[in-house]
Amino acid sequence: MNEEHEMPHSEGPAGGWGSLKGIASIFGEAWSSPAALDTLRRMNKPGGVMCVSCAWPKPANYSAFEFCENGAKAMLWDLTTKRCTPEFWEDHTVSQLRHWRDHDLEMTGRLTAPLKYDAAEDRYVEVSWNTAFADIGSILKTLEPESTVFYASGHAGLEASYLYALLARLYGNNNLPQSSNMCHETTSVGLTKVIGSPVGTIVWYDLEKADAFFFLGQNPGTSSPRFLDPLQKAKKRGAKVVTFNPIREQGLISFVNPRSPVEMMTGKETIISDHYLQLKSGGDVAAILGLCKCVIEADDAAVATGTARVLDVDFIAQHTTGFDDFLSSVRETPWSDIESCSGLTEAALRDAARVYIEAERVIGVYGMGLTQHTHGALNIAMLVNLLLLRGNIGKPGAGCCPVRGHSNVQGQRTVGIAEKTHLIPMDKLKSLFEFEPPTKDGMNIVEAVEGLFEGKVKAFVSLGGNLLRAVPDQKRMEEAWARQDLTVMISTKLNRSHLFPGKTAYILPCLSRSEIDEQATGPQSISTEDSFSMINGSIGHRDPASEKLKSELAIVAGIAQATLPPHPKIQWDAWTGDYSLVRDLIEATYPDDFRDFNQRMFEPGGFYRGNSAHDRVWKTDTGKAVFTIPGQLTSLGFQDRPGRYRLITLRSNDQFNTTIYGYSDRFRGIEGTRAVLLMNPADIDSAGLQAGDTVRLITDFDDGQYRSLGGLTLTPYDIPYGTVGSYYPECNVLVPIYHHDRLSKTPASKSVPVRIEREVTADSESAQ
Ligand SMILES: Nc1nc2c(c(=O)[nH]1)N[C@H]1C(S)=C(S)[C@@H](COP(=O)(O)OP(=O)(O)OC[C@H]3O[C@@H](n4cnc5c(=O)[nH]c(N)nc54)[C@H](O)[C@@H]3O)O[C@H]1N2
Ligand SMILES: Nc1nc2c(c(=O)[nH]1)N[C@H]1C(S)=C(S)[C@@H](COP(=O)(O)OP(=O)(O)OC[C@H]3O[C@@H](n4cnc5c(=O)[nH]c(N)nc54)[C@H](O)[C@@H]3O)O[C@H]1N2
Ligand SMILES: [Mo]
Repeated sequence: MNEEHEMPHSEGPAGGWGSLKGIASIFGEAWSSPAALDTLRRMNKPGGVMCVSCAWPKPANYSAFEFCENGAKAMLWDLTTKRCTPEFWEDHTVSQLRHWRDHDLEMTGRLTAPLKYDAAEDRYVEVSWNTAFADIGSILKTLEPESTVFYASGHAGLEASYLYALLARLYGNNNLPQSSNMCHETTSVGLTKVIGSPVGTIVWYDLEKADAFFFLGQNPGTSSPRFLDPLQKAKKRGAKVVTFNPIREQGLISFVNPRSPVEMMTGKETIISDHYLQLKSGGDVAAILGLCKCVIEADDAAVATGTARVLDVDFIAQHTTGFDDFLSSVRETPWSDIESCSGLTEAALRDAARVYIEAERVIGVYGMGLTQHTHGALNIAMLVNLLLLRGNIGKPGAGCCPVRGHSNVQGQRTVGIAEKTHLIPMDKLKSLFEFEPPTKDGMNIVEAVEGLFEGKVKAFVSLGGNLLRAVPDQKRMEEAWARQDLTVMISTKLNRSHLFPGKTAYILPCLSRSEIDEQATGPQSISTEDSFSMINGSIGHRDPASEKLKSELAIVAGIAQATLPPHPKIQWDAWTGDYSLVRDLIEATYPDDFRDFNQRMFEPGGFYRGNSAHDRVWKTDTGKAVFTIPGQLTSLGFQDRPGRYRLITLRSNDQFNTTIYGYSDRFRGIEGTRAVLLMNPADIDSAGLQAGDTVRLITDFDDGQYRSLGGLTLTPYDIPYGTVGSYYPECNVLVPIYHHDRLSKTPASKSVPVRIEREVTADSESAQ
């Protein structure tokens, strides 16, 4: 390897000065202006504004600054002084803008006025809100309800989300897919199957009590940096951390707390992971099975010597089902299969298992590294198997911790944005609003995209999000999207999904959460639910980016009024004027979860919605927690072939999903570009390639579709053999829509089968 193509290095621990520089590199001096600091100071505190980035909980005992680098970036991103006004379109056509990078589209600033696409001019032009609503309503009225989809990305608060779901059902469908369909749907379906709860079982207190944390496929340094603070505290009191991740992620290696002046001055870092196991992508079922095998062996030894049992036999007997079959399947699986399928050695797994066995209370943390696989739900069931062996669910300091993505992604599901009818209290809706709710299940995101391809879906309303970049099969999606009769995007900034307008297309600009939401009865607050099922109120305090912006709730109500006939029980104007009335409706629909909603929404740390599995009440078919048999490891999930690699689609530290803040993935030492392919140096050699080559990825499926992404610089990286990495959303052109988790249909974005070809550039041709 020559000098220029050494492996990239990270700048050191997560947090620290790097995190402050990270913010400054995007916002310059403006980030520490009095106005920006005022916003940051209010973040995630009672009576303040809840972060628009991830769904990590807000502690009741908050610090002076209860935000992280990425939360600050997301918040300040909304508060930019740049504006994408209607005049912008005088100089740009939609076709031209398709050549812009995602980053540059967002950098045009906040959208300021409702826009309609003018096909003759190939531009968006300003229209009045009334014209927009009336036109949208008149088209929706002519369409079959089944052919319209109401998508939500997890940004909007509980109040707007509740009304959005009501709008879809009054209109006549349950077509309410959500971003979690690409994310933690595996959790919603997989976790429910085994413990009867669609969400994580821990609360803040458990973080303070756990003896060990097992991290599988979740990257707190980038995706939920505020997690590093309680994790550091846990380490300081002696808790252990074991990580399973193909990539050595800086946040799981070491951390300097930016909230600690002493650490900042001395650079003293806390080592996070005691064991870091770089398994191959998709190898988690095998790895966890290895851990279970060690636990069972240790229990056998305890029985033989008459010492204390390692298994929690009372818990297993009282609370679980399927244990005997699971036990036989673990005993029958040879270590050779475990090693080859996980890419880890027996010795490394034994070391990790020792931590599990010695800990009284263990939290299993996971993210997209488990959920986005064809066997994603099985990954989660395996993690639950491991936790159940020692009763690590439903006791203090222990449990299952899926870390959610968008700030209100979990809450939107809670208040009715769901395509599956069995999740919705239809009887309550029926009596509250005196109508017949639709009884047929709606489309999830995969079905909606397939519906678009087949021409069955004719209109799409998007409450936030950037679907054209977020979903698989991006090229096909762009063609299909533009064939629709109507596309309506409720957005804060310009994004690629706006550039493939339907026959009639609107961009409806909304307030961001930190802005004052003034309605008939005064300024309004909204609420969100975090990863620990805590509900928090949020109040905006900044002047809106434009006086023409409307709140998400007001836009939903505007569309609804123009689309649906008047009905005495449906009071869009009153609800828009006073959001507390919507919270009363939420409470009436979900009385157990939202008791005294309006009174409790500003409690420090939020109020707890409750979770049955946390109390060891298992809402499964059998009334027990379920042990799951993994089946034959070698026939599971990804099938290797010569020349085929497992592609992980990655997030950088400088993006929030499809929003690209910049080109510095400093934790991974990749600067100035996102067009890279990370590959093991030995794999590069054996493929006959060289570091620095420009390569093309081609999806390795024989389905008659050619999916490829070129222009990637081959970058030697510490990543397991056979596994390669490149960035999401660019890689979505490579993911076939049918490549998803079998149970939940979550796209398998962490194990895409690809081949690699060298691209012959002018330089390399002349060199030969
Ligand atoms: N800064 C920032 N924060 C975000 C987001 C963002 O884009 N940027 N997105 C938000 C959203 S919507 C979500 S859902 C969350 C996502 O946050 P995470 O759940 O952390 O998701 P990823 O970063 O996509 O992947 C997590 C880790 O999985 C690892 N991994 C890949 N394949 C495997 C595997 O087979 N097994 C194991 N064990 N690990 C694997 C990857 O190396 C990576 O470190 O973050 C939220 N927060
Ligand atoms: N290959 C691959 N694909 C993936 C993933 C992956 O890891 N790999 N991750 C998946 C995951 S976990 C997710 S969650 C999805 C994300 O998919 P989406 O939720 O659809 O995408 P986002 O990038 O979060 O949406 C960004 C847009 O939302 C709008 N927006 C921002 N804030 C607000 C607001 O307050 N209100 C409104 N109305 N709009 C707002 C802005 O216009 C912005 O351009 O992508 C998925 N796709
Ligand atoms: Mo997500």
